[in-house]
Amino acid sequence: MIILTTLTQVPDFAVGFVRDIRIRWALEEAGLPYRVVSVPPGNRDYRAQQPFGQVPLLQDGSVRLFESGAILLHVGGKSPQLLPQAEQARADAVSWLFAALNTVETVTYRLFRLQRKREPETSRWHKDVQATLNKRLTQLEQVLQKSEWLAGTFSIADIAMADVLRLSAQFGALSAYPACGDYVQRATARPAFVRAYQDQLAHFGHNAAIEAAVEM
Ligand SMILES: N[C@@H](CCC(=O)N[C@@H](CS)C(=O)NCC(=O)O)C(=O)O
Repeated sequence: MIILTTLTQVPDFAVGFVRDIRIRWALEEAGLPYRVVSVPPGNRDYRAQQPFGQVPLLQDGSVRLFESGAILLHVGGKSPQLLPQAEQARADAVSWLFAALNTVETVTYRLFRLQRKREPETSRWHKDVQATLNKRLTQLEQVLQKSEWLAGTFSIADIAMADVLRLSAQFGALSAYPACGDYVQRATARPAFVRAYQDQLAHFGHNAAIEAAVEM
């Protein structure tokens, strides 16, 4: 049995964006049954399993993993649809998975945090982070104008990248990048994402139907 650990509660703004969604999404795509358990934020005992006290964490039989990228690779290893077998396509998927988490997510999160702290857009930090994100999105835009999915077919790389870009879309950073926006739309229209999203909302006690109506 696969057991996914998430938090018992998060602030309202984080609901729908907790990184367990990447794993729910991958498991739904792969058709692998799983159970979700949760841990209260700041629980000290949990650090024996996840040294930073973060989620997601995955227990798959006797194997335990943390870090969403590592868990995605593990799930990909169990599902040829999510991690291509051909050597170059597999290398592309792994490269893009790391790119999503290292090259893009680090920047989107810095900007997200500055915006949440209401750091003035004219501040040097804000301008610097915004410029770096624009550079990355411009580069990604060129790739996504030519490719439906990053490694040829839909893979764990797209789960990571689309989830990272979803946050940018949320704060309007994709409006000048239509190929990135379309990519997020087609990825999140997949039934597996919709199920994962609704399950996360339900887990945190939010109503998916109401949230969808509010977003429209
Ligand atoms: N790099 C980690 C980041 C994990 C992370 O930041 N998780 C958040 C929830 S989305 C968390 O557990 N926050 C609580 C904390 O940091 O104490 C991953 O991708 O798994």
